[in-house]
Amino acid sequence: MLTANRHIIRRAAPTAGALFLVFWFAGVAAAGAVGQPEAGGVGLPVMVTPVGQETQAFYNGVLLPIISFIALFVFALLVYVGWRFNEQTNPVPSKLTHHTGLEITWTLIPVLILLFISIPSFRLLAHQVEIPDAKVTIKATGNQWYWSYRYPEDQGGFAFDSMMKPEADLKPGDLRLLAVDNEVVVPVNEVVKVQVVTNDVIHSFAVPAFGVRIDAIPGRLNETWFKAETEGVYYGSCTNICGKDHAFMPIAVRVVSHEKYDEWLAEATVKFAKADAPLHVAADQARR
Ligand SMILES: [Cu+2]
Repeated sequence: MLTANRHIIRRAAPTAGALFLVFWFAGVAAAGAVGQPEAGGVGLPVMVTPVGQETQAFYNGVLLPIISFIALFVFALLVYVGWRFNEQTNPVPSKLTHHTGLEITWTLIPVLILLFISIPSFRLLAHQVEIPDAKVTIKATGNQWYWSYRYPEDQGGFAFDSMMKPEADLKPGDLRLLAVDNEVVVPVNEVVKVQVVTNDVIHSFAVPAFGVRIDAIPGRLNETWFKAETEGVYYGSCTNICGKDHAFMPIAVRVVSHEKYDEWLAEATVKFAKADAPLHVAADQARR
């Protein structure tokens, strides 16, 4: 039995190690479709904001190497112990129970690793939390089960609901489960502040390519920000299980040039004029 186990360990070790390396490289080299999930994709998506890029650098440059090294080290230790100290090769076990030097080492090394991680980690956290002066402030409201958005008075002061397109309405190029009827449109290379609230239960506003994820909590106003540096459409979704249609309340943010943004603002101001606003948005506006 023991011999059989040893055999399995010997055969499994290189396979698992190779798999690990494949995932590690895949994580570092993740690329492909920008702003949307990719079949077979591993690791973080392509990031288009400074905070997103810093998150990715932190993950690929600090966390992933440390995680990989620890996992491989522990795995190698397990294999070594199985090979060196099994019943046949080591019939008389050692009676050693304490080793002060070893205990100090295995306490101190993890503490030092955590201290080392904390420096870039807190720096990233500060960049996420400290919101620079914003050109546009958008209010995103989570509803069961869609998002609604309001633009500030200086940007037209309109509001609209953003619903997932049902499969029957999809046009060529529309992504199933991600395309929405009304996208959020923002200018490229500008700081956009997002205030995130909810009308009912807890939702979460998450756009992976921006490195943004923040919860929408009843009775609380949460804020986040992004500065998208590349034009395109970036998809996200609600990431808190919020009920039956949790999986069907996507977020679509279209990042466009300043000219196109101004054109869209002019159109949207007319299209989403207050009188035509959806019922609950109109009620919300009446309350203000
Ligand atoms: Cu939700």
